[in-house]
Amino acid sequence: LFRTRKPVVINPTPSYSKVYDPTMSNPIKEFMDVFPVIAEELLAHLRSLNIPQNAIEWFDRSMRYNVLGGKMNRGLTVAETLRILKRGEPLSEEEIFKANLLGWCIEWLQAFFLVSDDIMDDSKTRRGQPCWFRVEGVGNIAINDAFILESAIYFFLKKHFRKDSYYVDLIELFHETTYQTELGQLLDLITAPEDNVDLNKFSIEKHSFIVIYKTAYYSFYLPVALAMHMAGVKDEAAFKQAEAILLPLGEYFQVQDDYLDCYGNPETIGKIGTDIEDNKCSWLINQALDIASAEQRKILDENYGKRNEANVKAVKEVYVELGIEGRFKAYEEESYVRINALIEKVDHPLLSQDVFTSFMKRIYKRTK
Ligand code: DMA
Ligand code: MG
Ligand code: MG
Ligand code: MG
Repeated sequence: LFRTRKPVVINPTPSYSKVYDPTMSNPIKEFMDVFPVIAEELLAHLRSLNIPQNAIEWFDRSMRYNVLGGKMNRGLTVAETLRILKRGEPLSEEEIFKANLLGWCIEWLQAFFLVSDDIMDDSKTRRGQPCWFRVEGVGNIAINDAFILESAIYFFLKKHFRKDSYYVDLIELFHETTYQTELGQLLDLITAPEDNVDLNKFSIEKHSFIVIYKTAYYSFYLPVALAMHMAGVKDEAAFKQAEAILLPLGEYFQVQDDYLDCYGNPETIGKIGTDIEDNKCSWLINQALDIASAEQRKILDENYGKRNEANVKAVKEVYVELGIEGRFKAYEEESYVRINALIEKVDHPLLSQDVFTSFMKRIYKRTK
């Protein structure tokens, strides 16, 4: 796997150049420009430890494979939110760099979650390439690679925020958000035991807990709360008001993810759905259970959570009979109206409704 030995320098690799387009808009370019700088900081630190070259190369490869190639929505949101919170006052170069660095910290956190999530969900592909643990020669080493991806966050925070008054707030926020995500993953996993399919364990309330914890906190609350810390917001009420919008938004986003798992185009979403095989407490199965007849329920009981194409097909046929896609479309419309009404009530002087409407614009009716 590592036959061709290149020196460890930050040359654009295929995965970097794939996402790096010289014609991209300023905020995206500013964000992308930070990656090679901080990747080199990590590598320089490793070199200073005299860690053998092959470990440095492994680390570099894992970082590029797992951090790059996503939509980068979470990462881009920090600087975008900071700009809105500063009411159009131009950001200094240092502020732009630091906000984007925090954005990359979320992308590293996400990489840590995705590498482990794909092992736990036994997934095949991610961002259009094989899941990291499926790459030849990686396997269980991916578990430790995930831990290393997480540790990089605290390396960056210490290096760049150690002297800032809100350093501890950032550390706490990353730790708490990680914990919340892990609790969500825990419930996601134990509600979906592979050896014991029992659809009675599912409920829409459980689904709601799972998705708010496993997705909404780190994907929606975290980027905004980070920008608020940078903007000097201290009032707890402002954080609470932001959270009250961002958790419902994140819940809606994960329902879309559940929908796309079954109905999305794998080419577009970059991954192959596994929720039915994995016995997941997905939004779709909860809707189906809600309205299934006794016969349809029997088909679901007999076919859900099995790693077999015919079983998956039988479940999907019941979804069609029940019009689950249509129910999702209705949910999507309802969420749009409901969450926009929440946004209209945002009145904290340190917040702005634009923070939330820009999120909504980005995710409403998303196909990837
Ligand atoms: C996503 O859950 C949650 C985390 C923390 C990665 P998921 O398994 O539905 O995500 P995906 O569909 O991307 O595998
Ligand atoms: Mg998964
Ligand atoms: Mg999962
Ligand atoms: Mg999913």
